[in-house]
Amino acid sequence: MNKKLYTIALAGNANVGKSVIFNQLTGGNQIIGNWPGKTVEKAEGLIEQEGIKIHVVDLPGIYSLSTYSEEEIVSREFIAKEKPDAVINVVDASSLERNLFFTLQLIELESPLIIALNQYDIMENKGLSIDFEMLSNLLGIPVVPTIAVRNKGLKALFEKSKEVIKNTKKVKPILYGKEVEEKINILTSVIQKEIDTFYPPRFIAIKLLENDTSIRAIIKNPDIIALAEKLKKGLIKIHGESPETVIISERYTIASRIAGQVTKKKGKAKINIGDNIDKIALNKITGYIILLGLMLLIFYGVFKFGSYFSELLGTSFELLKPIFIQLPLPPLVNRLLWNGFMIGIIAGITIVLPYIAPFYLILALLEDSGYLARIAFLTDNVMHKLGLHGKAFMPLIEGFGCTVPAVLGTRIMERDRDRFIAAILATLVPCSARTVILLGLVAVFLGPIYAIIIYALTFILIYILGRLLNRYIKGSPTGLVMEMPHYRKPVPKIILRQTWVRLKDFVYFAFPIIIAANIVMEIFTELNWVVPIANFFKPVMTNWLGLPPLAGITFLFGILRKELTLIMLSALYHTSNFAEILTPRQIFIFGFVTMIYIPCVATIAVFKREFGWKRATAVVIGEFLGAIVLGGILNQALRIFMP
Ligand SMILES: Nc1nc2c(ncn2[C@@H]2O[C@H](COP(=O)(O)OP(=O)(O)OP(=O)(O)O)[C@@H](O)[C@H]2O)c(=O)[nH]1
Ligand SMILES: [Mg+2]
Repeated sequence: MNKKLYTIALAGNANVGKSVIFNQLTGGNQIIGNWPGKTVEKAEGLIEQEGIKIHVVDLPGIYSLSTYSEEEIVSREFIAKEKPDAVINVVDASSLERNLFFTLQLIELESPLIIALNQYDIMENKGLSIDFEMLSNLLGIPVVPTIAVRNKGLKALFEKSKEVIKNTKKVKPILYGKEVEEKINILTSVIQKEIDTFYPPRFIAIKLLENDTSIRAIIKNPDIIALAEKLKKGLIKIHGESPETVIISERYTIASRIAGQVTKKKGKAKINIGDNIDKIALNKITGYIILLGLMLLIFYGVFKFGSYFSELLGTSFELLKPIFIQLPLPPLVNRLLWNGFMIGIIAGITIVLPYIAPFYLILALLEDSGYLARIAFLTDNVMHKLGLHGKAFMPLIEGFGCTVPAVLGTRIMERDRDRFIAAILATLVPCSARTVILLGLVAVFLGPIYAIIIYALTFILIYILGRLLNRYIKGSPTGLVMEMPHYRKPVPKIILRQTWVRLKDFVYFAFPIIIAANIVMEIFTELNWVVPIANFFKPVMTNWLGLPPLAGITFLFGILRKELTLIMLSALYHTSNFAEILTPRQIFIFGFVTMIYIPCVATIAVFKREFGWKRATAVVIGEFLGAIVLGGILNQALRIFMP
């Protein structure tokens, strides 16, 4: 090894364990879960060892190297353009045939390859065994069996990768049938002479025969296109089918032949409990009962846990106050220190943490077990009514954690229209910050049932909006259904890590914002600015929404992070007993409006990046006006029940 910096890319089908391997190798924080399509953007990490640096890149999971979706383009271009020194093809050993279909295409990109035969445990549970040495010989690629979640085989995989980097032996092509090979060879030899791109000539030849439009677009020489057309006609004549179909089916045949050769039945498969669970979990009646029951259980569980610890922590921190007040500091500094800095920290710890920590833990459990994907299946019907297919559901569910990855996650959808609709709806899904407000304010001071009502109202709103968007944004939904992953026994280490990744984001990112916001607010108070600012909001806040004018200020801070609406409320009134400062109707309206009034800055930023500033602005203004109008109407209507 003579360079100082090397690149290894992880590529393979979705949900095979690429991100687990990435995290294990680099200590990275990629989102892991049991459904296809979590990683939508490549992630990078660095390993430093004995004076060399290895740059590891986690690519989105894909099934082909054609350009059907954004992830496929991301992955294909990365491998072709950046020419990583080695590509680790992560393969799900428990469904070898399907995974090899992709391996065969990777080989065509001619990068130095290693196969990580991952999920080896699951394959063995199925009563299978794979002769991995034979597989290695058949493909001409090193194969290392791994169980990523238990960190097994990863060291060997890494060592093997370094070897592959060292001896840059070219992977030999896997040959198609005679007629197809003939055509590929004719095209390749012309392309070799005429064209200089980052794609290998043989790859271009195959893709031209496969009618890949984006490859066609980079071929400037019309003679080559004409030649490709002629060769395609020749293939159609022989096979009576489009060359695309012929090539795909030959690839399948090769994949299936190799998989058949190396796979042996070893023992009896362990009874697949998953299938039995699914008989109930996906059943038309019991499925929904379980779903609803589970949701209520989670809701009450998080609420009970959160409110108990919130109070416990709150009273413990109160004990600190006398110590701080007595500090021998100038009164102003003292006030800034306690009311600004300390109250900020305390608010983060007592108001937010007790709710989001268990919430994230449960989310990780649902994600990793595979139940989340079942929810997608159960709600597929509703999704179709919204003009979205099952794939849209996973990003929406991600939205319960945080809207930012939810908006990014919509990339798994092929069409811009579907993506846009899904992303708008994702901004309305109650994220963890909003859940904190519902639990910490509405459920605690009005009662859990009211929080559930606000959840329900939000879902109805999402439904109605989805139907409207579906009707008015042109195009009809494609009928793609997400594939159902197997249940997995959650691995505690992975679950805890996943929970920590999300929580860390809160601790490192949100805490400073919360503290800064509290200090700013304390400065406002010192300068006597609070009342004038609040008065500015009065017409809308008080006359229309029925809230105290000060709520306007908290909404302003809430744009930074939604939990700040609640935290600022407690900072402004110097209490976290919200029943003292808000009437029941005000609590309800406050809860409802914060649900929808605006996406937070981080969301707005990714929305702009993904869809452009025009659409982002439209969404922000739309949601803002929608919240004010609906909140006001609700306020007037509620007068009847809650004077
Ligand atoms: N039992 C078992 N589970 C595994 C293994 N490797 C990964 N998993 C699980 O497989 C699921 C998918 O893992 P990820 O690393 O998120 O998969 P990915 O390939 O990055 O998926 P995408 O980002 O969606 O393309 C998770 O639930 C992991 O816990 C393994 O070797 N054995
Ligand atoms: Mg991933």
